Amino acid sequence: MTSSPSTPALALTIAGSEATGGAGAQADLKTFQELGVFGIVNLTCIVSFDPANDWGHRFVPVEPQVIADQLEATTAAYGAASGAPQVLDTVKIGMLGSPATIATVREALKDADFKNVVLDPVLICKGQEPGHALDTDTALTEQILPLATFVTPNHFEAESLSGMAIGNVEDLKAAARKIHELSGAAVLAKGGVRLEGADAVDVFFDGETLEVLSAPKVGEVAVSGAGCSLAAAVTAELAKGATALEAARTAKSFVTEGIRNRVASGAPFTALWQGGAGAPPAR
Ligand code: PXL
Repeated sequence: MTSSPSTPALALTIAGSEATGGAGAQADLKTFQELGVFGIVNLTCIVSFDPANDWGHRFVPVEPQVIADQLEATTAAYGAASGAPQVLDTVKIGMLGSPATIATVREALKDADFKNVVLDPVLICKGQEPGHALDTDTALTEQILPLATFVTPNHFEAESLSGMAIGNVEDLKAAARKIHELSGAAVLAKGGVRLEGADAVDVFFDGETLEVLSAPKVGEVAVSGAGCSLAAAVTAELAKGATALEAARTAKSFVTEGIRNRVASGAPFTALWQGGAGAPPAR
């Protein structure tokens, strides 16, 4: 029996591996799949938390040429000139981690005609040497942020990008406006558990609509992979044709469910369940 190949929506994540499976490329891919999108990963680095060092990040970059090779392969298979019936027009950028990686990714993306470029601006990485981290943050802001159509800073990243202290929801709204001004992108600024109050509050602003997205907090501690999965869910929804605001709303409820159904571990953190509303089967 023959059947025609299917043509699902496609999404690429340019991201790092996080070995314990909660965050990074693993979170992105699981989220894409759950939301019905064919996921593609181009790997930028390998992060292994160090249990002997306060679970700090051990970080190994992928060689720039190998990153360029992955991008070349992906573009040849699914890019605008590939002849694929469903063209890859949506990319998420997660952890890049070094100025060399940022330069490589910028080079590949600047002439590619992606409709949706979702940037999760992973700024500092615990365990990285501070001078190096600063160079990376500057390069990310200067070279990648201008390419973004949607950006998802967490509390710390929103403070850093806007140059403002964020102590409450009004501050978060002002920061979202500022980051939109700087980038031209739709912004989903995450207060998460960082702001006081019973709810985890995020702010969406796209230059026209400002919307506060709120859900009851589940505990007071951040869950590993929440930020990655939020941005990945935005990416998946945009790939399927949602508007930026619709994508933000769906992503917020996806992450809220994933936090409710979070996965226990022997590490001092839990991991987001990317299986959506259905709780994972216990065993
Ligand atoms: O959550 C940010 C993040 C993104 N990407 C990788 C990570 C982390 C945090 O640990 O390891 C690869």
